[in-house]
Amino acid sequence: MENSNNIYENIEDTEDKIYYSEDKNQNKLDTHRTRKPPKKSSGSRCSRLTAVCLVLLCVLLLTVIIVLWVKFTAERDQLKKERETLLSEMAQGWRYFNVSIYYNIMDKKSWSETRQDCRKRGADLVIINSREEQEFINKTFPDSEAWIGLTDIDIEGSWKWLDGTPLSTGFWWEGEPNQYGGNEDCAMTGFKKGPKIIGVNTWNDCICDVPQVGICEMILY
Ligand code: MAN
Ligand code: CA
Repeated sequence: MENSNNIYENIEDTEDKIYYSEDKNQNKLDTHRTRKPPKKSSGSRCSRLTAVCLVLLCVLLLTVIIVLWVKFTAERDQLKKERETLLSEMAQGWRYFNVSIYYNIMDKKSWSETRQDCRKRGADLVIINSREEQEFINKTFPDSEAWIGLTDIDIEGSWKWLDGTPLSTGFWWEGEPNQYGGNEDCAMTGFKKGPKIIGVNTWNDCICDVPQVGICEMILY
């Protein structure tokens, strides 16, 4: 009995030793860890930095998306407005070519009065910059002679558009401008000697006070 007690005591003793040795090892391990902490700390600092960067990136992306959306919405609304204006003006008789719309003022008035009527509509007498534009004018408004935004009222023979640019390419009817009677300082288009317009050259110089219809142009951009 005593023997068996001894055995149990021995076993308990051995177990204690094992636990003690494990504790020592654990202590060693802990000491080891406290002596070399930077590994864990630098890792967590790195992941914190990554998180901050991600948040900043998200904020930046969100800002870009919001700015683009606001810009897009403003542009879309502007286009919608322009489209509505254009459609309503087309319905009122304006015609579209390139980046302008054109309107035929049907009241017969002097060159200056017709110009005033164009300006009241937010436009001005037409300035013709190309052969294509002249062809468009001839085709779209074929029925009558009409004032255009061209005059040599300041210096005889020196034709200028209303925006101040000197005339480079003109579409004068053969023999025009002829300063007939010595006082023809305003230009018209749609001049013809037969029933129909033939070819592109349909300008004539005319007395500015002669009552005439006119063609207005509103440049859209
Ligand atoms: C004729 C031509 C033109 C002139 C007009 C004036 O048609 O001589 O050049 O401008 O008359 O009415
Ligand atoms: Ca003439």
